[in-house]
Amino acid sequence: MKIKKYVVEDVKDALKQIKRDLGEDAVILGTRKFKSGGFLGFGSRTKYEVTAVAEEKKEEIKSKTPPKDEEWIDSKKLYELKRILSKNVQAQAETSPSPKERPKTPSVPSTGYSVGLPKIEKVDEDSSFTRLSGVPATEWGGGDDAGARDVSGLRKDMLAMKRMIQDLSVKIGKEHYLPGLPERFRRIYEALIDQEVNQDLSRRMVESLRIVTNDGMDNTMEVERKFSEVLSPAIRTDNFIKNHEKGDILFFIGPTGVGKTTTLTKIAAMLSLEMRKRIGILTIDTYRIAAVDQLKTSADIMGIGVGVAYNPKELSMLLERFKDFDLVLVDTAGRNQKNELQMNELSRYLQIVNPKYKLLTMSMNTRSKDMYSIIEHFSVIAPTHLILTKMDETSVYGSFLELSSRYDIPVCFITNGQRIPEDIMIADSKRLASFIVKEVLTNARPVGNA
Ligand SMILES: Nc1nc2c(ncn2[C@@H]2O[C@H](COP(=O)(O)OP(=O)(O)OP(=O)(O)O)[C@@H](O)[C@H]2O)c(=O)[nH]1
Ligand SMILES: [Mg+2]
Repeated sequence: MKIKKYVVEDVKDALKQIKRDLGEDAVILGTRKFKSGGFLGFGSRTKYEVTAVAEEKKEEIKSKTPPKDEEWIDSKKLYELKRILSKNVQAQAETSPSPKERPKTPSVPSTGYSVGLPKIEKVDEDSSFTRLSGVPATEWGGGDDAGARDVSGLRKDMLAMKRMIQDLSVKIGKEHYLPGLPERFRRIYEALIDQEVNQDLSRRMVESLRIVTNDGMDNTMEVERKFSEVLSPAIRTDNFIKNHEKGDILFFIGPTGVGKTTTLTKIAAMLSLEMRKRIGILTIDTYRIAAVDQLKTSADIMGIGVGVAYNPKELSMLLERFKDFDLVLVDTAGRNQKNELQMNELSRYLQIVNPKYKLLTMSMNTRSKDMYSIIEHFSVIAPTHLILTKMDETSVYGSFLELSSRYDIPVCFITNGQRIPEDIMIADSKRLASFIVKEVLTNARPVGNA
């Protein structure tokens, strides 16, 4: 199997190259839109990275010399990729209606690109993923009318695939970057890697820093400022306090023990005590008796009532009662993202309520790979925002950059302690960038220059 990446300004060019290099049977795995070049975001050009895969012809395999180290593709990962693709095909084929039952008009408009390859379509507006049309649903798995459940399952698998492709591309595109790099920038590059920023992203950030500092690093304050300017556009945040609207519903979701209830209470305090908003609090966490008490104790102090719902119907009835409130905050029980039953139950609540804010809460002291796995599992319920908690328990902040580069979900709050209500901050890309910069520049100092 051959995987190739193409960076182009027009997707049509990539399709021509794919057809030429990989043949008619090539499959598009994904497209990513990004800005390239320019200075601090000005004058940059829109480019597309298209990843395609094709089976190797028998004669090519025979004549192939063993791959060089840097070209080596992890065969286990490729096997996994193949498995996911075939799993999708199988699962979707089982649930897809027959061609007769399918509506004639596709719900997603085609982009119209065609060079003998199947057409590319967007899966949904928020995603940069593409899928192929012009292929029978039984071959591709889905078709335009696949149900919401299929789409969310597909989204989860696609995210896993995207991550695998990113990991592979780092391996495939591994360059001999370090030897040519001036010492001080090499130390910054290594400090970024220590912050768990991937090689590719670290390299891009260092290269941008070299450009904006003209390869000079004399004034520390100036370097700090310029480095923050380089990093902050790469961090996605959303200021909830500024952007929310009356009547919005916030659902706090996430793994167990990450700080959902504590963060909900902090936000409720901020909104009701400081901003004088009329807040309603509901909980569907009825598994532990202590959970309701935990919420009620702090809500009582703020003079906010807490409603408890034992099923989706009760929740929608309670929400009806709260409909004139400024905001309603809903606490949920921690979910083990690998437990499908728990995830399905949560989905049922979300289908009925369809809240504007689905706040996936994760602890920053979680290993990066586990964070990616959490996001991928929770993607079946399409979280709209991230809340990152327990920043006080780590000094690794690369997740601010990594999560933004991997997933299109903005961070809206960061929490940094157990105290209610003070240990919370509104996520702001410049501020988050400055945490990484301070840590990186401190760690990148030459020994004896502390
Ligand atoms: N250090 C630190 N601890 C925190 C932070 N946020 C929450 N905690 C603590 O984490 C523990 C779990 O917090 P909860 O709010 O109960 O977590 P949860 O996600 O609601 O837990 P479940 O409902 O059981 O899934 C408590 O001891 C909190 O005080 C934080 O930002 N920093
Ligand atoms: Mg809780």
